Amino acid sequence: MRYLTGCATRKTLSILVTLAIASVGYSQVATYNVTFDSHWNPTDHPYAAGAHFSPLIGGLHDDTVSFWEPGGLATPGIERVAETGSIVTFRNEVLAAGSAAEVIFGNAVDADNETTVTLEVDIARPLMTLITMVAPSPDWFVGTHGLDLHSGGNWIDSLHLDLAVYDAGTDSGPALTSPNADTSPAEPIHVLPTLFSDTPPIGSFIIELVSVDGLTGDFDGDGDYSLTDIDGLVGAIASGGDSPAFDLTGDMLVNGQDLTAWLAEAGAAELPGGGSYLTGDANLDGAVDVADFNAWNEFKFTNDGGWSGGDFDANGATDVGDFNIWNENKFTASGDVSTVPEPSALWVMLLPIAAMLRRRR
Ligand SMILES: [Ca+2]
Ligand SMILES: [Ca+2]
Ligand SMILES: [Ca+2]
Ligand SMILES: [Ca+2]
Repeated sequence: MRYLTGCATRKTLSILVTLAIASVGYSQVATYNVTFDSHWNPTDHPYAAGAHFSPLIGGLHDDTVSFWEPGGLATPGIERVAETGSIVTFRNEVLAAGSAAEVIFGNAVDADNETTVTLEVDIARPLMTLITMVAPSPDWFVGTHGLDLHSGGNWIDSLHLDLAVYDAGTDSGPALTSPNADTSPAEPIHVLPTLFSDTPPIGSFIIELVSVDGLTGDFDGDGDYSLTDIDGLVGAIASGGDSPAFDLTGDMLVNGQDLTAWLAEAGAAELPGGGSYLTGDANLDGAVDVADFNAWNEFKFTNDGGWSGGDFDANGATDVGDFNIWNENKFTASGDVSTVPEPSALWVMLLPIAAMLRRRR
């Protein structure tokens, strides 16, 4: 947006703003249940009377901001949470990030108990930073920093994260109930090397995707319906997990109906006349032809090839069933793409395949 100089007219500004919105293309909001599960108990861990975790505090944010990380110095907000459990300063640090972050809160938790917070996660701010003080302690805390809930282009379906105990580097007390002993200068944030390092985890986050509002087949949010998107969907169907991250039809199932919906939605967005992509179109060019056969042929009798590897029925394998789908639609095109000629050379390639398929039956 460096063209937005003082000489831009109102009209050019308006056009640029429109383009900026169009390039995002959509908005998605994922609902997550995030449970903080404390395992802290006097049998497995160092323990003190009144052991608990302070109220959860953090932010959902984009990658232009970071609120803490191992090896970095604690901000005043992190120091306050880690030493006293007070969330106010850290909340203000998240607020100061403006549109790059939004504040999230959760309840305090008694040792060996749990609390759940429901988060509405905008795809524009998919990173979760969420911490809580190990209390009492000098300056110890657990939590996440910049955990990407839309990792690898898809909403994470579920995650169990055991949490290490971090030392904020701002107090030198060696034990849970040590008196204040300010560390000066402060040390970088680091995993506490003693006490909890050899114990079972003191706590965990259990992260579950509940639903996605505004879900489109552009799962990775890059503005295109591409092989990355459909390969993700085919993998999800094959896995049988019914992840809300891929449920385009909204029926709580992830199956062939979602694949059909994807082909129609993607064709409407990408093909000149808006017709659905055909099954068998491994490379999504609008036609089912030799190139698609070659994709099937390259991955035949393997698993996890995805749509781009010829798994057209999304059963997790590239096999005879997929060949038959290709064969059914071969040399046809989506209505708006011109008819595909049958190359005579293909039949030379197909004869041995046909013989092989007969043998495998
Ligand atoms: Ca995409
Ligand atoms: Ca569905
Ligand atoms: Ca094709
Ligand atoms: Ca298959």
